[in-house]
Amino acid sequence: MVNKEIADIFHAIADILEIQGENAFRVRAYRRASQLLENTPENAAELLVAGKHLPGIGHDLAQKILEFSRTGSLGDYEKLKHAVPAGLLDIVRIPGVGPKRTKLFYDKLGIADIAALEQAAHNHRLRALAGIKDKTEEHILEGIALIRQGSGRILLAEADEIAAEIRQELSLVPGVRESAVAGSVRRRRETVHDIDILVAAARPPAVIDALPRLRACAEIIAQGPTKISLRTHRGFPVDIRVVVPECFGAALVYFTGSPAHNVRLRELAKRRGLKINEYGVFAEGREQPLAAASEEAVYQAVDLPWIAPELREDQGEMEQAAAGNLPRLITAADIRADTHVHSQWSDGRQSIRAMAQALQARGCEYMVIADHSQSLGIARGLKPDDLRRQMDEIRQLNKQLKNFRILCGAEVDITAGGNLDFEDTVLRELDVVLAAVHSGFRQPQEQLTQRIVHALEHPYVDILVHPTGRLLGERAGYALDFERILSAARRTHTALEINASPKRLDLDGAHCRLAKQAGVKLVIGTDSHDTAQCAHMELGVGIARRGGLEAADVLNCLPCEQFLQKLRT
Ligand code: DGT
Ligand code: CA
Repeated sequence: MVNKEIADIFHAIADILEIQGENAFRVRAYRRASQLLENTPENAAELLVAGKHLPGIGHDLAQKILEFSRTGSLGDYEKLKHAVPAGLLDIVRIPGVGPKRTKLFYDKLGIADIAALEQAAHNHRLRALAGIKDKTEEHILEGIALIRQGSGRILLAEADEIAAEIRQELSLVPGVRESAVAGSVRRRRETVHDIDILVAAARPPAVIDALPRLRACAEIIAQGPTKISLRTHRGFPVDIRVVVPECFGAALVYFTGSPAHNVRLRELAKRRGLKINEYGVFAEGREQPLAAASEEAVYQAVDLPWIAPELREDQGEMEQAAAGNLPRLITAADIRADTHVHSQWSDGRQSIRAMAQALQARGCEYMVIADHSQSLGIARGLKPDDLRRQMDEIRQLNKQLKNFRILCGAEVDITAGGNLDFEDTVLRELDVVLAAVHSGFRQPQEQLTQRIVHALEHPYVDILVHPTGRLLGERAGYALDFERILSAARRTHTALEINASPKRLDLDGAHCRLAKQAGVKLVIGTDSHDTAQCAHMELGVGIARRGGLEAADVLNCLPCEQFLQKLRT
């Protein structure tokens, strides 16, 4: 495993050096070493320590391998990583691009992330460059599409379903004490590569033997005494690991990751003369762990409070934890409303009443009905007269409902020119105006940004919904100058939405972090078109937690009156 980690790092270093236009010999040395490490089964660092010579790995690279094995990171790489925009390392992996073209696109066109490259290929701006033909642009677009779906990522909502089903069945397997979801699913990433489940049992091999009979299991990929990798009927990979209860906490920390967070934990342990792995935290030369059974104990052994899985991405959580400054992350229980609900009046499948009842049953105190506006024919958008009749219905319902309030809203289309799809006289009658882009995604960044900023400046707009327009696995977010969106949102006191629909999850955690820093408030809306979809709120809360948000950052944690008051300021 250590070999693979170093191999990845050497590969990334080669990419960065090549993008920087470094000496080809150096680049090649890193690539060769990376390959070699991939194919070396023994621990390369141990071989070096034992005085063995690894062919193709000179003194310099050998030192780096030793450094990584000693410290869990590589100083040169940490420096290099910041020498180029992070997005270039995504671009370099697109089939048909590679380091030379990544450099070309960046140098000549300032393209620094996949979305910008996609936009440029669409607008045929690449073919003006030397060596880029019309066909190359097409291939790059195909490569981007491939990266998006072909990497076989699973939507978090789908992963949750599979994990819940498997854990339910696991609870019935004799000998199983408990189970937990680990990996990226537990960190609530929007898409995941596979599903990791950790099981505690006194005799792991006995439990492993029962797992091929799980209903979800269509095929066994690999099986060992404590681990099984299987594929579900839909082809999703699942890793199940079984450990003894005494080291469940240490294993849970380890298999929750992220790898970057684990590296930091190991460094911290090392500085205290401790060793940390999936079996526990150990003092030098001791076999009994100082901590292993619970996650809390493991973190405590390195003088940290427990860190929520959503934060474990090495995005500052280690420093915050050490300083006692971890955010008090928002939880699902803090949510008092769903701010984005559709009904049969437009493209929803149920009545307003049914949606209200479903949300009230989930503990909400109010909701915003946000059916589509007139120009969105495809979603049966409402004409102003329809909207007024809908408001009448809502007023009637509000008289009947106890302890629940329906707010009159609309998801108003932002036209290609940045105007709103209802007259001010109509907008004025609504409690909440949500604005959204539904067309013209391919406009250049400047135009799209300006269009949205213009909408934000409209005095009646309260919330910008699904701000980047991405559809996971289908469409990247539009080219936006997000900083300008943030400063306009702040200036105009407009909230930004975390759209909790499984395919959107838009904004994402990183955006939320930026919004909070910029002093912009958020709301979480499910965009439900059906009562069943109201459950997606939890996905949105996960995103908010990844962004380090607290209840105070999210307006629908407020009681209804205060929520409305905030929107009016
Ligand atoms: P993904 O790609 O969506 O499945 O993301 P993760 O984080 O679930 O990654 P996965 O499934 O490969 O491994 C789960 C966790 O286990 C990971 O977050 C940290 C730990 N882990 C497992 N194998 C490795 C490894 O080879 N290197 C590192 N650094 N960590 C590992
Ligand atoms: Ca995983």
